[in-house]
Amino acid sequence: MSSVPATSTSRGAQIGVRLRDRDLSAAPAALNLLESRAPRDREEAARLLHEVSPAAIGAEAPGHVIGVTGPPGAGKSTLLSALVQAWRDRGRSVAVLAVDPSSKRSGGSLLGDRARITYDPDDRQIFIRSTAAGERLGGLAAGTREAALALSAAFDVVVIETVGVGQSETDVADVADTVAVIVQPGSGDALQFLKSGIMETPDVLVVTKADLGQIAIRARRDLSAALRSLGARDTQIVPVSSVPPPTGIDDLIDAFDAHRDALDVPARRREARRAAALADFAVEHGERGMRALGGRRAAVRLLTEQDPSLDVPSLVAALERKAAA
Ligand SMILES: Nc1nc2c(ncn2[C@@H]2O[C@H](COP(=O)(O)OP(=O)(O)O)[C@@H](O)[C@H]2O)c(=O)[nH]1
Ligand SMILES: [Mg+2]
Repeated sequence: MSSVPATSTSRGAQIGVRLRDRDLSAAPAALNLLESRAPRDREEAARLLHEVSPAAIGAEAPGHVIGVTGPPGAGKSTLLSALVQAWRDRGRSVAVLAVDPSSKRSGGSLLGDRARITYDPDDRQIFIRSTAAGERLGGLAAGTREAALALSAAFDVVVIETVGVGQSETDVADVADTVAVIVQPGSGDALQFLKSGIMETPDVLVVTKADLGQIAIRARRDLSAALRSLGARDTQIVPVSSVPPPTGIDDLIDAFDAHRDALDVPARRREARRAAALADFAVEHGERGMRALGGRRAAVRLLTEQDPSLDVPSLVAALERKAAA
């Protein structure tokens, strides 16, 4: 995969330019292209990504990429229905990429009673798409990561919803500006993972089902104590209820905004692109490719020497040139 100069006839470049011009109607075509693994489509995808790179935009893409992750049944989809509505009430456009583990061979049945994200299908400023999961539970397919980056050129908010608790957040942390872990009252897992350090401290911790009363209050208190003992002072805990009448939704949006305002977005995005390039290179060229680069550390060093505004395919191409040299 290489970064190819765009021509006026290139399908990928045209979609990329539309996203860069904040044409939201380009989203479905962008997703179809980025999720395709056909070699011809990969070339067009590289052209698309080039058009939405910081080099082409002249800045980092304006959208706020938010990872929403948590175990099945925690209330993610129900919460997102309320969040999407609240963001729209604030005049923001929203894209949601829901990573669907049931489309994998295993896992579908463990999810039980699941809500779908409900939204106004006639609202052109909302784009919601279920996408296939990557290799492991909570893992992101390369196409999902690329899609989030591309859509953040056009949409004000881009959410990636993933299922998992524990180490699975790290994938989404590689691409999101802000990571929210969603837990429901009475589930000890998140608390244990947090205490034991298996789970990285999220940027925002959301306790759902606040309408359940005492049990929700206790969950919040336990999580708060765990965060304190970890010295994680920057993580906000936000209790929400997503069933009508929803509560805490505006506080949650404020918490997301506050996190982003305090963030060095260019630095985080740069790291995300490097991590993505390294992952893509490893998938394509395996251990042998990594050895040709002189190991992982050398690969990371090479990436940090590249122009920081380069898109992921261009970074992969730089690694490939080096490996072939
Ligand atoms: N009482 C209550 N139930 C909720 C709330 N949010 C979600 N649920 C219920 O919890 C179950 C799982 O919700 P869902 O959104 O599908 O969870 P997900 O698997 O994390 O996406 C569903 O039966 C929801 O109706 C809430 O705020 N309060
Ligand atoms: Mg769900």
